[in-house]
Amino acid sequence: MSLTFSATVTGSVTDGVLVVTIDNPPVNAASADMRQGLFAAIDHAAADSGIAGVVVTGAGKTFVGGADIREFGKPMAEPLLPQLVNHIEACDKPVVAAINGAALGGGLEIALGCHHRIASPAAKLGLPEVKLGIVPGAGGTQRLPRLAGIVAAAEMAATGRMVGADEALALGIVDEVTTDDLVAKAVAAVGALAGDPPRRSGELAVQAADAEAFDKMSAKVLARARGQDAPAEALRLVRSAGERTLAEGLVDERATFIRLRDADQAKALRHVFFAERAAAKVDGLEGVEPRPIRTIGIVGLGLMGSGIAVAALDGGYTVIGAEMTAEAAEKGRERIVAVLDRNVASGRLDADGREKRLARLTTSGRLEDLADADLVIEAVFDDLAVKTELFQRLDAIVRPDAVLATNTSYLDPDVLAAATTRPERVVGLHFFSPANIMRLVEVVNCARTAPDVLATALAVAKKLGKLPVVSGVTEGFIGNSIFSAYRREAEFLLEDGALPQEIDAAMEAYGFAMGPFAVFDLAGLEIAWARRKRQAGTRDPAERYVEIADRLCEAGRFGQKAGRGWYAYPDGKRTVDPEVTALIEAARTKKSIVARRIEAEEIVSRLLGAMAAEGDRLLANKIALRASDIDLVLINGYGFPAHRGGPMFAAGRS
Ligand code: 3H9
Repeated sequence: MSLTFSATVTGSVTDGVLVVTIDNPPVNAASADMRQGLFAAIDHAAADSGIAGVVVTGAGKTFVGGADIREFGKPMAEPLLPQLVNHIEACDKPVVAAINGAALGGGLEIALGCHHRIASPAAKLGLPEVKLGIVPGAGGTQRLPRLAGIVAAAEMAATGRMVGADEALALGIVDEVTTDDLVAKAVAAVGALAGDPPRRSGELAVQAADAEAFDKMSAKVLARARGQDAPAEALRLVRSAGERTLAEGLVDERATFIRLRDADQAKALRHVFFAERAAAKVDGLEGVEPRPIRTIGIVGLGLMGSGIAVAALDGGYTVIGAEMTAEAAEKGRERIVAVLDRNVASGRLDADGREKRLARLTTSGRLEDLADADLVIEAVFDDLAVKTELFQRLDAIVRPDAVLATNTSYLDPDVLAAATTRPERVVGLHFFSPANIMRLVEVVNCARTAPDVLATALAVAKKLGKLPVVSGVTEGFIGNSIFSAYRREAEFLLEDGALPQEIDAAMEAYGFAMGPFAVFDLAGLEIAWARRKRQAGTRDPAERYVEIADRLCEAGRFGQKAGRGWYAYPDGKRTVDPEVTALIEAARTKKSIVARRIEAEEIVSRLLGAMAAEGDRLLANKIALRASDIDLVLINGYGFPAHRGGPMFAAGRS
């Protein structure tokens, strides 16, 4: 018999057990309708003496993806999620969660409210609320430590890290993992549990935390949180679960959830969440099929190329790495192996994964060996003549339907495309270094890129676990255009009276991991210097030009690697250098600028303003498809703090 509890929750009775299915695409979020339906289903089971207990499961590949984020900021209809979870837990008949896929946030909280949890191997469990600037609001911080212990629960709640089924089993979050029919197992579990008092998570004692382990973990989490409020609150709430009753803990958790949910950080992080989903949607690509890609060729196995190779191997592709000579190819292979070895050493990869990746890798000193590649990504030295010749050669080697991608940062990919016989198959794939770690990829839609080639580039980037953002062609694409504007304004600030350490301190207090001058030093100053020298002949003499960076380079101060740049680095430690201060003062004097004190607030507002103004230009010229794409590029490629939403959001533009 089929029962309908709401538009998204249905039930059927099997062996005297009510099997409740949540079917609320795309991710079975706990919307008002879903909450009402599930609440009613529990009532139905409680009231029907013919029903021994309940199984709760999700339709499709998700159990429950969490609270419905789209409802945040709107008036909430009852039952609220905490009421629903309490209602499930209070049920006198056994309620078993059959966790078929992701159980995240409110989804995990619903599972924690159940009396027994069985997971399929596809299950993923986590409390990702901190990524949205909030803490769990339906008991997650109070029930999880009762099952997994304080340290593990606090780490999960404060970082948002998801665990797979096996880890969840080891931590005690689920009671069983099964490869058999999940719902049948859960129905059998209800039968076995019926008659016994339900094992309510909320009634379990909290084991005392290992104080040292907690402090070590929380120090690590807080160091990474940099100005975000939610992680510290999550740590505090989980820790205090050991010191008070469930009811007290739930009241504090709920109040903290509401306070954070309505604060600016959460608004910014919700913007980022929806920005990521929007970036995947590109007008004109609806229904366009990407080309099938199995083998990726990579030309140039330096730092960038080897990183891309590792990313492609991680993504399951067969990889052919090509260099100009056999020796260079061998060196490239060693570089790739070294990255894989590092990943094994750090626990990111196991030995079996390493072997599987190496089995899919070949390296060669001959470009001709790329003939079988479905996609070739070039990552050679950023020089137009070198790349143009390479594209002409590749064009003749690969199949006519193969895609050619350039990883150039600054060169015009339309020029490279024009050098081939099939410009429509050329696209930009601008990775950020280290390419196997950094999430951002700018996918450059060149003047003649075919829609299915653009779709292919997006699909490959997605399969590599990256965040692809489409950019049109302009010097530096989206990211480096904005970064140049940021650099320019930072240098104006120097001339006007601020010092590098003051500017860096202001931006670090705003939330950047590193201020601009520390970043310039880390990246090295010579590439930008070479560009400035190239552009010198065509520069408008009326344009404000700051010479300080040129003076640094002339003095051999190329940044951290050289031991000196905007700062000095005795023993590798960033230190203010009076020589740099003197250079800055000399530059001001030369232009007769009277230095004035510039407060942190002005520093931040001028730098953000410069970024947003450049963003406006990119939007007006259709280089960026939407303001939120610009935010994603800066957050994921340039260290802009996510909890500020990105430069366009911060400036009220998105
Ligand atoms: C929470 O639970 C608070 C509680 O503690 C307390 C409450 C009192 N709501 O990512 P995808 C949409 S906070 C609404 O591409 P995938 C998404 O916008 C929540 N919509 O899929 C997109 O829509 P569209 C804690 C949501 O298969 C579509 O689903 N939970 C939600 O790659 C597909 O998304 C989280 O933070 C949502 N909760 O990955 C989990 N989730 O097609 C966030 C997704 O219109 N979600 N959408 O653009 C995820 O991590 C992934 O979506 C998931 C699926 C892993 C579930």
